[in-house]
Amino acid sequence: MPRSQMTAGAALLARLKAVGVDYVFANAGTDFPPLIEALADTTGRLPPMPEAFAIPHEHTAMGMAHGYYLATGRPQAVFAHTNVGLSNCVIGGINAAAEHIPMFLFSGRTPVTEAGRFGSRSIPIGWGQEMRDQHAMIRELVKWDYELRFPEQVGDLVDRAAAIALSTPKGPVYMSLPRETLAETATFEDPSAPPRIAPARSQPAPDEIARAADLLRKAKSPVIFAQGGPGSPDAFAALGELTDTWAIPVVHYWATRLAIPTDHPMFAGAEVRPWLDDADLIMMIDALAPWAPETDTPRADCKIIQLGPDPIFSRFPVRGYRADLTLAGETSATILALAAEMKRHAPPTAAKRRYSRIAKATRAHRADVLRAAEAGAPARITKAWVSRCISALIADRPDAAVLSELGCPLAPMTIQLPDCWYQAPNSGGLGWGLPAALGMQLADRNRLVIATVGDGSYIFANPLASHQVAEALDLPILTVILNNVEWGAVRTATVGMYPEGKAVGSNAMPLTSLAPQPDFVKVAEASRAWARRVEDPAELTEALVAARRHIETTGRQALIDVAVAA
Ligand SMILES: Cc1ncc(C[n+]2csc(CCOP(=O)(O)OP(=O)(O)O)c2C)c(N)n1
Ligand SMILES: [Mg+2]
Repeated sequence: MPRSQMTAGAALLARLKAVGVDYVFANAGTDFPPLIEALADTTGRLPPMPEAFAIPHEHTAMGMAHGYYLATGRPQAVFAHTNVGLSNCVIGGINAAAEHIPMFLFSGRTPVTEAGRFGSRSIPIGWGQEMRDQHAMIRELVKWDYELRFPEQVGDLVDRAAAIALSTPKGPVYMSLPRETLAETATFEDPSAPPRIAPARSQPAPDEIARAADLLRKAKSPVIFAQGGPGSPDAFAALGELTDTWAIPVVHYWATRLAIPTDHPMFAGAEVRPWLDDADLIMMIDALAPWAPETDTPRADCKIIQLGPDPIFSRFPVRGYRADLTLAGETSATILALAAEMKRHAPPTAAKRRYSRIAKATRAHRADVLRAAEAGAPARITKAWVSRCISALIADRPDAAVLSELGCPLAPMTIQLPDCWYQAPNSGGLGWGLPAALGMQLADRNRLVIATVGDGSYIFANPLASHQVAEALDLPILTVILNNVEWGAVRTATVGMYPEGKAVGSNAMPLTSLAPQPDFVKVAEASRAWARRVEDPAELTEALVAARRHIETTGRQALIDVAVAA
């Protein structure tokens, strides 16, 4: 579309479409009329715009943008209402920043003027929502923030925001939108033209890759600690092959993604020990905190490589993990380059000997994990047992995605493919699971998307809003609540710090119980979901199969509330 006149609001939406935004997740307010006007314009006069959805809670909107990006690699937009809406976006921002999830976050800024301009303050909230520095709420979490000053800046600013969000390391960006500016009409050069600024994607220099490969090849006892995952299906395959060829175990301690298949001979489970103890070379893959320095220490002569989009996690004031070599760049590109470099050499016989020893240990460890999981049934349901049952449920659905937020643990699952398993970010902003599942489902309504969440995490996810969105947008997610009627993690932390303390000895540990609990089946049914409660282990598989059948035949959401052992 050539030069044309429109409001800044219309131009903003059009420009977002042009830089690849499919959806706007919006929680509207009095700052939105210029945007609503633009969306309602069906004259064909305006350029194409993203599809906009009313999302009843901002936390849901942020999680949806997060989940959609995980599924597609395409950053989306969240629009919130002034400072109050923005405040509800902060947890989502913490999670997005931790995971390098690019997204465009916008919120109105209360009208600057008290009178005299179109869009000036009209009701008392115009004064009540003023802040000296609204951006301060989110600034630490975003890579770039700015307030829209003049309507004609829209195109340049969106292009700049997009380039920054998508540059290594990726992350969210924020712009505030004063209502008068948003309502102002200006002339815009072709808002649908392609973006004008290419993102800066970095990867390590060849000599750094060569040095890392040299260290890996010479190591007698190398170990990989992977948290953020290898970054792409190609890198997943390459890492599986590299670790197989060179006999390198991969530890998934607090991993948020799968780095190699769970039944790979080098899949070393989720425990740091015994792998850390005799490692002479550790390679961390996008790992914020691969072990707890308080209890675990690598050998003094152990060489350590850290790789990832921001391998030393420069945003955090305190983080002292040693790095003898740091490879900064897109994780996928780094792993692919490293795998190619390693392929130029044949592994020594020592690696072959090491292989059988490690494979034997991982096999034994996995057998223990599975035995412990199976031991959960039939007496009582454990989280590990739910992992087993969900693994079985999706065995013939390679497209399935399982998201876990204090839900199913990874180790007992059998997952062979990349992009099937997602753990809540290590920023721990709870309430991520359901919204992220909704966003992932929006990317493909035929995919089987399962959110497995603790009962506390379910409540944090704002279930009324989440189920409303699932129904409104035809997103047939399966929610599985692992319900122990408490904040178990808080109990575990208390027992960990005070094993002989008063709280452990008390009948009811303070500040951990979630009793009396609402009937979660009814909460889901309030949005006309298929929902069932399961207490008997013998009924879990049948319930999962029935839920899946319901989803596949009706295209509507389902929920199972599973009573799990505390
Ligand atoms: C927004 C937010 N509030 C509080 C916490 C602190 N917190 C961490 S784990 C947890 C309990 C989670 O309970 P649940 O989801 O039921 O899982 P469980 O520990 O019982 O397995 C809480 C409250 C947090 N991480 N995020
Ligand atoms: Mg719980």
